[in-house]
Amino acid sequence: EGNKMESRGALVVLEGLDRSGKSSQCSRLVSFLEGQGISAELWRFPDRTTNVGQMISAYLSNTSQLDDRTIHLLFSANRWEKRSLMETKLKTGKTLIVDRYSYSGVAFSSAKGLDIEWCKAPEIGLLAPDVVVYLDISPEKAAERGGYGGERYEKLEFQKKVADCYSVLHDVSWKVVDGCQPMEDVEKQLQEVVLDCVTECRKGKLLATLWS
Ligand code: FDM
Ligand code: MG
Repeated sequence: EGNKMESRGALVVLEGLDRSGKSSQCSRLVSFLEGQGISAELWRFPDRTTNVGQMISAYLSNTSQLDDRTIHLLFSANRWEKRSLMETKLKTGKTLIVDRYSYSGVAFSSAKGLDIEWCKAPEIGLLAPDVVVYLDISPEKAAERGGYGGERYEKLEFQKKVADCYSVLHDVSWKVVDGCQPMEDVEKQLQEVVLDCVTECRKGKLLATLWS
C-alpha cells in the first residue's frame, strides 16, 4: 500500500541553445539529487525511442523531409504521448529533470517563422514545469564549443534566431543561469534552484498545466 499522502516530485525543465551544456548538467543534477536521497529521473525531449520519436530523429538527421507545421506537431505529440506517464511519476514522488520541453518546441518552430501563438496551441494542457532553468550562452560561444553534431538545426545563423525566440518566451519565473561559467559553478546554482523547487512541491505546490 502506497502512502496516499506521499508528496509529489518536481517537474524541472532545462532549456537553452544547442551546446549550452543542458545534457551534462541534467545528468549531474540527477546524480546529485539521488545522493541527497531525492528520487529523480532524467527525461529528454524529443524522446527518440517512440515511433513518433523515430520520425523526429529521421527529420533531425536529414534522412526525411517534413513540412514545418507537421514536424512541429510531431514534437508536440511526442510530449503528449508521455504526459500520463509523467503525471504518474510525479504523483508517486519522482522528481523529473527534463532536457528540453515545450519551450524548445515553440522557440525552434517560431525561429522558422511560424506564428508563436500557433506554435503554443498544441502544448496547451501539457503539464507545466515547476521551474524552467535557462542555460544562457550566446550563439557564438555555443558554436565555439567543439562544434555542432551536424543535425538539422545546428547552425549558427539558425541558433541566433532561436535565441531571439527564447527571449520572447522567457518570463519572470524562469531561472537564468550563465552557461559560460565553469561547469562546477553552473552545477552549484542549478542544485540550489532545484532543491528549493523540490521543497516547494513537497509542501504541496499544485501541479499546473500549460500554457501558464
Ligand atoms: N527541438 C526539440 C525542436 O525543434 N522542438 C522540440 O519540441 C524539441 C523538444 O530538436 F535542435 C529541437 C532542438 C534540437 C533538436 O534536440 C534535438 P536534442 O536536445 O539535441 O536531442
Ligand atoms: Mg542536439
